[in-house]
Amino acid sequence: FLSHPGDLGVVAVGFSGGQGKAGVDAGPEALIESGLLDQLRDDLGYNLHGHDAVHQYADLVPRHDPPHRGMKNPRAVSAVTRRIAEQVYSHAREGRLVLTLGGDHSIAIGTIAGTAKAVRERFAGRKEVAVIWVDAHADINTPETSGSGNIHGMPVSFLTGLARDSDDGFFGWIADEHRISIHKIVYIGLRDVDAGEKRILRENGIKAFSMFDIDRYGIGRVMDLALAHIGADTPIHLSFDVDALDPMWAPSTGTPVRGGLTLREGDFICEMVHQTGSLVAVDLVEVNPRLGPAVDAAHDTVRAGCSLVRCALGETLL
Ligand code: HAR
Ligand code: MN
Ligand code: MN
Ligand code: MN
Repeated sequence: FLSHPGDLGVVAVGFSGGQGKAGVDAGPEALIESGLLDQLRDDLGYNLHGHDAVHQYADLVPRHDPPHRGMKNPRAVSAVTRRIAEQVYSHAREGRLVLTLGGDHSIAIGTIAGTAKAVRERFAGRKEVAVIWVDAHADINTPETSGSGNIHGMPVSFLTGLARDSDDGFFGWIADEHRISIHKIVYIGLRDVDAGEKRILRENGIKAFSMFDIDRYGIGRVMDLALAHIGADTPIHLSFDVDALDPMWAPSTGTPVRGGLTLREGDFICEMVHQTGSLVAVDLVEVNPRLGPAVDAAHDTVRAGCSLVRCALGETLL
C-alpha cells in the first residue's frame, strides 16, 4: 500500500438526540462492521487510536430534559457535544488526524469545537480552522429561527457564535477558542434551506455552493472556488452529512432530499480535500441503518459512507 500516512484518532459516536428518529445512533457500528476501520488500517496504512469503543454517553443523558428556547434534548446534546469536543481535542493535540463517525449532525458542535481549539493552540493563535460543510441542509438555524427544535439543524449557529447561551448546561461551555469564523466556512450541496437560514446566510455573507452551482459550474470548478475561498495553508475540518448525496446513493438517512450529489461527486469532494494536505478532521454523520425504503438501502448507504471516508483519507489518489 501507500507509504505510511500517519496516526488517526477515531471517535465513534452512537448518539441520536439532535433529532427525533431512532437508529442514527447505530450508524458507527454499521460502518465499522462493514469493515471501514480495517480498511483504513490494512489498506491505507493508518495507525488507529480510540477505535475500540462506540461511545453512547449514557451517563450524560438526563432522564428529564425539557425544551430550552425551543431546543429538544438540550441538556443531553450540550453535555455530549462537550465531551466529544474534549475527545477530538485530545486526539488533535497529539497530532492525529481525527475521524468522527455519527450519530446525527449535532455532534459537529463537539468535533469542530475540538479541532478549533487544537488548531489555535498548535499555531499559537496565528491560524484558524476552516470548515467544509457538505450537506443538503445548512444546519445554521438559531434556537429562535428553528421550526423543528432539532439541534442537528443548529450546529453552525452555535459554532459561529450566531447563537449563544450563558448557561453551561445549554452550550454556554462554548468559548471563543471553540468557535470558527463565519468567513472560514464553505457549504457544498445545499438544496433544502429554511427561509430563516437563507436570511442568515445572506446577511452574514456566508460562502455556499448549492446544487444549482454544482449543476451550473460542475463539481471541479466548485471545489476550486471553495478551496480558494479558504486559502492555502489553512487547516480544514470536513463535516460530511451523508444526506448531501442523492437518496439514490444514500437512502438510509433521517431527512433525505432528492436532487443531490452523485456518489462520485461526493467522493471527488473528499479527494480534493485530501489532496490539499491540510485536512485535520473528518466527520461522517446521519447514516441511519434502520431507515430506508428497500432491503438494500442500509447496505448501500453504509457502503457510500465508507467510500466517502476512504476518499477523504487518501485511498483513491495515485
Ligand atoms: N432545517 C431543518 C431543521 O432545522 C432540517 C435540517 C436538519 N436535517 C439534517 N441536517 N439532516 O443536515 O430542522
Ligand atoms: Mn447536517
Ligand atoms: Mn442534512
Ligand atoms: Mn495522501
